[in-house]
Amino acid sequence: MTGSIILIGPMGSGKSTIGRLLAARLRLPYVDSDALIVHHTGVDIPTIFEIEGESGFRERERKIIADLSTWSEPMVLATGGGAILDPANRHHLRQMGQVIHLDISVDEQLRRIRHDRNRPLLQNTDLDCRLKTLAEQRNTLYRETAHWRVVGDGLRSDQVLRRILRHL
Ligand code: SKM
Repeated sequence: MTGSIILIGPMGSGKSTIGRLLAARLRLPYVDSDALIVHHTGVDIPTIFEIEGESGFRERERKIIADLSTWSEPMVLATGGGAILDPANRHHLRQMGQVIHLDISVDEQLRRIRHDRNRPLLQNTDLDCRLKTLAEQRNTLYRETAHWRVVGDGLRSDQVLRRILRHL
């Protein structure tokens, strides 16, 4: 373990917001794997999905996470919602430090991301049904990958942050 803190969880669980707050509090660099992919490609995530498909995006995500896992300095890393789908990512993330699952219910997710157009996996679908399917496919993987979890339903970011800090 390099002592990093890694946040995993579904879209809308607050990984980026909490990650930034946590990094500032712990005086660690904040890294966001989605943002790195956008930075490297120069286009947004929906465009990457359009041009390369989900598999192209996953390949980029796998490379970024493998690369981050070789850094010797600790960081706070916010991952993409589907990063845990790949076994190599799950292995690398656990090697890097403490993996925290930011868990939220589908209802809470719906409230938070209903109007977000920057999420290609949620476009043109029945959002409620799509989120339930993703949760069914992924919840076990989040739980198996994380060292521990925080349930964020009904909590503000500062409250989630306090729970994490108490646990570290
Ligand atoms: O990584 C991005 C991308 O839109 C895919 C994704 C997912 O599979 O849940 C979540 C986002 O963070």
